[in-house]
This record gives sequence, structure tokens and C-alpha cells, in this order.
Amino acid sequence: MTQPRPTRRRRATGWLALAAGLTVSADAWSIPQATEGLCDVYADTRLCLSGPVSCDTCHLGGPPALNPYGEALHGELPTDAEKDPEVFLSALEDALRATEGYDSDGDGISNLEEIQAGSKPGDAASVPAPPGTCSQEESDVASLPEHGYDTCRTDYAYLLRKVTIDFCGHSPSRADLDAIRTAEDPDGLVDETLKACLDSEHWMGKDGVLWNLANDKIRPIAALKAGDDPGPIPLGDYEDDYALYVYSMIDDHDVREQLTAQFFVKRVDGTQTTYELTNGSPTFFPLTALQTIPREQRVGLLSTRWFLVFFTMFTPIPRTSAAQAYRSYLGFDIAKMEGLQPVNGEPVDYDLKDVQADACAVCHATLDPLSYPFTRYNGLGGGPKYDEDRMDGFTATEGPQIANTPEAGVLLGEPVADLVDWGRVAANSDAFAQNVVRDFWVHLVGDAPTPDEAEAFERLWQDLQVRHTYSVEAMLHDLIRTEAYSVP
Ligand code: HEC
Ligand code: HEC
Ligand SMILES: [Ca+2]
Ligand SMILES: [Ca+2]
Repeated sequence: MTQPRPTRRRRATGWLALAAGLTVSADAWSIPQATEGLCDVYADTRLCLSGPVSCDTCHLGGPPALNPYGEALHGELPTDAEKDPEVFLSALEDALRATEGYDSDGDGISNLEEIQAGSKPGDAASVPAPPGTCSQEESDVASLPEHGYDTCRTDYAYLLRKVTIDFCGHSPSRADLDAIRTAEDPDGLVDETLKACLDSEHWMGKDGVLWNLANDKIRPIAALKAGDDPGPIPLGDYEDDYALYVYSMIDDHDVREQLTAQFFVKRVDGTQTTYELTNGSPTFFPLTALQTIPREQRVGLLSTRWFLVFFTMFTPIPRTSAAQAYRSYLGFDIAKMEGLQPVNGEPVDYDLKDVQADACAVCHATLDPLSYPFTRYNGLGGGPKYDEDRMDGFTATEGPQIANTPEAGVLLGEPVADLVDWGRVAANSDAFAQNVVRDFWVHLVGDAPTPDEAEAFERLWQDLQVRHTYSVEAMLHDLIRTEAYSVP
């Protein structure tokens, strides 16, 4: 429908006089109020959500000349609105409503539809962008860093479907999809959905998404499992490891607890799985499932019974344990020459393995000092325990020099006194925050961040450290807003 011709013609001369400030100064009258008045009425539209509305929504070239949409409003406003800002503002809503059905600029799309879609109702060259993309005007504003959510690029039905499937493990209902299409606050509805799904069994239960993210870090072997459903050679119960891992990522807990916790976590099954913090071993019987490291020497997932029996085993200098920790929690695989930070004077070769040769030192100058803090934690042969004098027990097999192996080492170029220190330095590092976010990014987006996505990725892990105080759930509310996740 095109609008009827306005009954009155603009009297541009009077406006020009006013605009030039001859009789009334510009801010004494109307001006910013017209934009505010517009967005009071259309607060939830893309036109208003994507940033400040510009004067050319209603004006042509520059005020006071009106474009066809401004003319249409003018046609609906009482005559004295031109002189009195209060009359103007109080009549504006009715004028806006009265012109909603018109296609003032004749581009085939009604004024209201254009406002809702974020295009200009007074400019035939401006039409709604296809779903899931931005109009030029919107992307200019939406790319501003302080703008927050990128509302114009978001197809909320698509996003809701994805969040429900990824975090709840099922498709959204028809009613949910209808609700988001008509929601006044679709962002809020997406957040509510995510919040509910983060408590679902699919997400945080046994064998759920969080649980499975830990598989490469924990490396469970059913044949060696102790506790419930034990294998033929029960050595340790890795369900304690899974429980701590999941616990660190739910309910706004601090994800650094993976490497700093001096408590354990017990999983409690029921209609809804819960996780309880415990200061002693989660299981006391059978003894093959007992957690034996004293509280002050606990280092989250790096000192559990399973970690020590499986990765350290009988080794005097547990390089495999250190390499596994470095790979799992900091994202550096030394076997692939990642994260090399050689330390001067290393490797010393306390266990006489010829690691000083150039071909070996390239990795072992980093790996050996990384491993020393693990040397006081026993695995197999005597069982998991912390033993300051552990190295003395190896002199018969490795030679007397093994007793000189220090407990202190170097991690990421920083000296660390012992494994507790190792865990703390690691947990506070950028590499740790990056690794946490990368794990979720790869799981949810499907691939590691591309160079194009580097900026969004960096913002996520930096926010995880500071703004979200290491809450994974808070980080995930942002991750689902990234273009990489939310745009088909
Ligand atoms: C929602 C549409 C709309 C927006 C947005 C808008 N105006 Fe207006 N403006 C009008 C209309 C309609 C009139 C004519 C008033 C009438 O018909 O009673 C007008 C009149 C004016 C006038 C002439 C009256 C006067 O004070 O001399 C100026 C100048 C003006 N606008 C400046 C601006 C500026 C600057 C902006 C941006 C900050 C702006 N307008 C934004 C609709 C708008
Ligand atoms: C590309 C890096 C790299 C190079 C080069 C390298 N190593 Fe290693 N080495 C590792 C890593 C990583 C581990 C820990 C095992 C693991 O998790 O892969 C390791 C473990 C070891 C271990 C302990 C094995 C165990 O089971 O505890 C010895 C001994 C060793 N390396 C000796 C050498 C010698 C000798 C050379 C030179 C001939 C050498 N390495 C070259 C990365 C390297
Ligand atoms: Ca139109
Ligand atoms: Ca238009």
C-alpha cells in the first residue's frame, strides 16, 4: 500500500529559519527527541537495536528537509507540532502507528516491516537484508566492540535449535520455535534455554558432553578400573577424575580447580546427577580406589590416584606425566615440538638417558625441568603417595646421581617450587584459558578457530579470565553469540 498524499505541503522556509537558530535553537526544539521517541515506540526492532538511529531515517540529506517517511509522519502530526516539541512528542506515537502500513518510499516493503528489519522506511535504496545477514547500516554499528551482541546477524530460530541440540541433546519443540520467532526479547530466551540445558544430564551427567571432553586428558582403561564396575586389574578409579573435571565447569565454579583443587568430588546419581565436594577420598573401599595424597600436596587432576598409577607408573622422572599435563591442560604437545621453552643448563640427565644429545635436548631442555615437580609423587610400586625422599629409592637401579634430581622445575619460563606451584602457575596462564575455550570451540563449532575468528576467540578467553572469573558457563553464554557458532 502506498500512502495518501499529505494534505499539507512542507513550508521549508520556516524550518530553515528555525534550524539556523534564528528564533529557536536546535536543542531547544525536538531534534534528538524525535529519534528517542521513535525508539521508545520501536525499542525491540532491529532499527533501534543495532545502534543509534540517524536523522536520515526521517530527513532527506539533512534536517529539516523530510524524506518520504518524514513527510508521512508530518502528514499525521497536528499543525502546531511544528512549533511545540511537547505537542510533537506526544503526537508522535499516533503518527508512527498511523503510517505503519504505508510503503512511504515505494520499495515494496511497508514502513513497519522496514523498521522491524532494520532498513530505512524513507529510502527506497535501503531494504531489509536477507535473514542471517546484516544491512550495511547495521554492520557498521554492530561491529563496534562496545556494542555487545551482534543482534542483526542472528537468526534466533536457528540459534535456539542449535543450542537446544548441543546443550540439551534434543531438538526444540515446535512451540519453542514459534515462541522465539515472536519473542520480544529473543536474546533473553536463548540465554534461558542455555541456562536450563547446562543443567541437563546430556551436558553434565555421566557420559555427558563435559565428561567426554575429558577422555583424552584422563585416558580411561576399563581393564584397570577400580571402584564400581572394576576391571580385572583394578588400579584406580578414574570416575573421581571425571567428577572433578565436570564439577570445575558447572554452576559458575572456577575452572582452574582442574589444576588447583585440594578437594575431591563425588558424583551422586539420581534423576538429576549432582556433584558433591568432599575433603577426603570419595571412596574408602576397596583400597584400590582410595585417594591417598594428603590435602596440602593435592594438585587437582594431576595428583589423583588414576593419574599417578597410569601416567607415572614406576618412572623415576615422570616425563610422560608432565608431557600429558602440558598437552591436556595447556594445549602444548611437546612430541609435536609445541610449547618449547628451553631452560639454560637443561637437561641435566639425572637418570642417564642421554637426553643431552642435540637431537634430544631440543625437546628435553623444556620437558625435563617441566617433569621435576612430578618426581615426588609415586605411582605404582608402593602406591600413590607424596614422598619428599622418593628419588633416594632409585639409586640402586639408576645410579647415585638420581638422588640429585630437584623437586623444583620450570614451567612456561617461570620457576616452580613443586607440583602445587606447577598447578597454580599453569592454571593462571593464558595458555590454560585458551585451552579451555579451544576445547569448547572445537566441540561446538567443529574446528579450531580460524585466523578470521582469532579476535572473537581472544575475547572469549580473556573474558573467561577476568570478566567471568573463570566460569565456563558464563563463557559459553558468549561463545554461542560468536559468528562462528551462531551464523549458519
Ligand atoms: C522519527 C522521524 C524523525 C527523526 C528520526 C528525526 N526527525 Fe526531525 N523532524 C521529524 C518530523 C516529522 C519533523 C516535522 C515536524 C512536524 O511535522 O510537526 C521534523 C522536524 C525537524 C526539524 C525542524 C524543526 C526545527 O526544530 O526546526 C529539525 C531541525 C529536525 N527535525 C532535526 C532533526 C535532527 C537533527 C534529527 C536527528 C538527531 C532528527 N530531526 C530526527 C521527524 C524526525
Ligand atoms: C620431539 C620432541 C622430543 C625429542 C626430539 C626427544 N624426546 Fe624424549 N620425550 C619426548 C616426550 C614428549 C616424552 C614424554 C612421553 C610422551 O608423552 O610422549 C619423552 C620421553 C622420553 C623418555 C622417557 C620415557 C618414559 O617412558 O618415561 C626418555 C628416556 C626420552 N624421552 C629420551 C629421549 C632421547 C634419548 C632422545 C634423543 C634421542 C629424545 N628423547 C628425543 C619428547 C622428545
Ligand atoms: Ca518501504
Ligand atoms: Ca526502504
